[in-house]
Amino acid sequence: MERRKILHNCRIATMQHGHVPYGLLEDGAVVLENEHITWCGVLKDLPADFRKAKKFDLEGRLVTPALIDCHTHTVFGGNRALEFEMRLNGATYEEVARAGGGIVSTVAATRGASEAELVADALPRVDALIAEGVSTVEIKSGYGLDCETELKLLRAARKIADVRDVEVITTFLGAHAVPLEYSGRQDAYIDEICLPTLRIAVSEGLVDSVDAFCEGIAFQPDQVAKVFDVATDLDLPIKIHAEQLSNLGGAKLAAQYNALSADHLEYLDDEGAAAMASAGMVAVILPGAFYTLRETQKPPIDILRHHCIPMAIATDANPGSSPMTSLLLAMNMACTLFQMTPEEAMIGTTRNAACALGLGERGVVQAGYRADLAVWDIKHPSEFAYRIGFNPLKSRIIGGKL
Ligand code: DI6
Ligand code: FE
Repeated sequence: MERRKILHNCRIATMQHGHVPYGLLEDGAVVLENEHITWCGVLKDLPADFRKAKKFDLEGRLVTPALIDCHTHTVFGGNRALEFEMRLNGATYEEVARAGGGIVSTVAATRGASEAELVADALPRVDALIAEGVSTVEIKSGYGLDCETELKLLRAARKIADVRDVEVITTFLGAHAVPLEYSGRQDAYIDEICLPTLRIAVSEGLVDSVDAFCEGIAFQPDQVAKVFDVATDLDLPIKIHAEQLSNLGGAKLAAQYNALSADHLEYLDDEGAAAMASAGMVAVILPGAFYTLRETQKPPIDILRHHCIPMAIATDANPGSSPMTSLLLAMNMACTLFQMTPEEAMIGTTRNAACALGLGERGVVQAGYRADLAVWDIKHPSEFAYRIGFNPLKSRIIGGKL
């Protein structure tokens, strides 16, 4: 029985490396076999022994790799709309914090929610991403800040992949903030809660990578290094929230551990970029937080380009600094706010996003890669970053399933 399927009558933004922008193919065809791509190219070059496969006419639409959101905090309890309103009514961060706002308010709501409630609350956010052609979502812990709740968050993230046609990559972010009960005692929190919880989470198969927030309001490099030492002992890939509000040398620290990525990077300097380049790291650009916090310091895109550091773009979906679940809008923001090009934005949510998660076989339309594709009602891939609040998705093809 013929197992192969051919998608034809389409343009394909393959996102393959090369001189052709977007790796764009006119009058292209993709041959799918089970969960993988068997062939991709211009229809007229289709090998003879594929010609018997069942054909699917895409009526001139555009095919891309399915999108990948490589940095989200999508699972959490409650929301921070009231805090947003307080701030816009003139309250300062301090007044918001004194009123119990900020990360600690999300921590309280998350600790009070069941795993099922966390899943139910997260699903509409994940569905918003799926509706825009996303096939793979990275989901961090970090709103529990105690053992029981961090494990609950990671189990909820795993559960999402059971109830939705999406791949979830989980990241342990116990070093996100210090809970109230450890206020002013960062080292004790790292030693007594964060590291033991990481080990338990790994023993339950809940952790695909490890992250830490290296920032004055969170953890210092030496405290982050303790987390990364254990992650390295556990043979887990590393990511870091670095240089978001200041430069503590987080990207350089992560480079010493050959991290997959450093994320935010508004305050990255040339030394940090050089370290990232030598470690082969990806720079994950998060315009949603910059926009929501009304920051002014932009990430140094030109320095990243100079060092040929691959750039990914993600939503950073979280209840406080980036309550955004649109990867297409993140692409538009990365271009309009940070002057990335539309092609960089497209590469940033496909090929480079896959690299930021250490995922091979994803993010490119190419033989041997997973058949995670998106079909769009648009003519040219520059439209993805150009439009604001417009979703041209026609359909997703996940694991070769039409
Ligand atoms: N950087 C951020 O901007 C968020 N976390 C982080 O590491 C803030 C998360 C929140 O405000 O809930
Ligand atoms: Fe984040």
